[in-house]
Amino acid sequence: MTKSALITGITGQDGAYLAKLLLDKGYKVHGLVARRSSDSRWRLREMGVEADIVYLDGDMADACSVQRAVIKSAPDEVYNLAAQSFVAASWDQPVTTGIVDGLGVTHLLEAIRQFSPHTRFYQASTSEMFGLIQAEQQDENTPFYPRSPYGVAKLYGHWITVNYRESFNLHASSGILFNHESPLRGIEFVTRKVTDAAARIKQGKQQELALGNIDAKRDWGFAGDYVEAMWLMLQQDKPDDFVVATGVTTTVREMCRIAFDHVGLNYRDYVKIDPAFFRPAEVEVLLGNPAKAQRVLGWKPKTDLDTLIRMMMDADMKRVAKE
Ligand code: NAP
Ligand code: F7E
Repeated sequence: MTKSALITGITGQDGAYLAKLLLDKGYKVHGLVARRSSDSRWRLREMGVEADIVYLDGDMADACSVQRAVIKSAPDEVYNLAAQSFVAASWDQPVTTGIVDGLGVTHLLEAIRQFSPHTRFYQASTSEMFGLIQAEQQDENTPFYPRSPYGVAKLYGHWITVNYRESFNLHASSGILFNHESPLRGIEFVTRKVTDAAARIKQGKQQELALGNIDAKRDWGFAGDYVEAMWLMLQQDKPDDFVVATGVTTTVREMCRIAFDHVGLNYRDYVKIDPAFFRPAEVEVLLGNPAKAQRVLGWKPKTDLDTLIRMMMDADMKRVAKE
């Protein structure tokens, strides 16, 4: 029997990779899409899946539309990827971030509880919930200490997922994913900002790159690997929480070096520090321990940072050349 999946946030980076993964597995894929005045399906086109998806209008802030999407898609699996996901913007739009990333999760869980309780649910939780880290390497038992309105909203989303699992016996899992990137990453996130700028500088279309705290450290993986972990979580007999990470942490500075090196440039000649890109409260370092995901799901990352950055650089070099 063909399985039905509903993906919220299908037009985002992870949504595009996950849609492709599920379509390749034979799922009927539905996508909740918020009304936008300009085209938001470019990533689905890049993945070659735009025409294969059933689109359902809706917004995570609008409980009725979320409910309708659940009823219409009759999903075996729901992947809740929709979010205002840019940490820096969450200080400018704390209320929207709280509604979409926090309360929006309850809209979806309530719809599932009332109309489709057999549906398996995935919540896109985040390493930002660890924020001011309480352990050198973070796992499923590390206490949370979010440092941004985004982290706070996502922590609500995480706990309401745990709560609905425990209260109503829903098959609801929370994936605590560390940073994951790809050529489809939004341009405002630091890895894409750097690879795009390095490509432009190499091709004479930009002179310098302004960044904030380049001493921050992140555990970066490849989005294509991470969506497999999402799917695996919903194939388990029991719902649970899983950290998904590489177990390696790297500074933004080193990430810049790798990107610029790839096109034969020295990042020191082009990167300028601009206080405008520092955050009101920073998450200085994140380092995940994916041992449980490996043990229970049989998941491990396939792509190291060097390979990932090279993949992104190659894509940006080609794209910038065509502009
Ligand atoms: P992304 O590229 O920013 O995609 C976010 C998606 O959410 C987009 O499809 C966006 O639609 C949609 N969306 C935003 N507001 C919405 C609303 N009010 N109603 C319905 N849809 C809405 O994010 P991503 O990198 O793919 O991440 C996917 C999920 O994982 C997010 O929840 C993020 O917070 C979480 N996460 C990401 C990472 C990471 O490193 N990438 C790590 C941990 C957790 P538009 O395209 O129309 O704006
Ligand atoms: O910042 C520093 C910045 O914006 C990474 C989201 O997907 O991953 C992502 O959140 C680091 C931070 O990602 C610039 O201060 C320096 O320390 O790429 P980012 P993020 O904030 O880690 C988590 C897991 C999510 O859940 C989020 O949804 O880089 N940094 N200079 C900069 N960051 C940006 N964006 N721009 C700079 O100029």
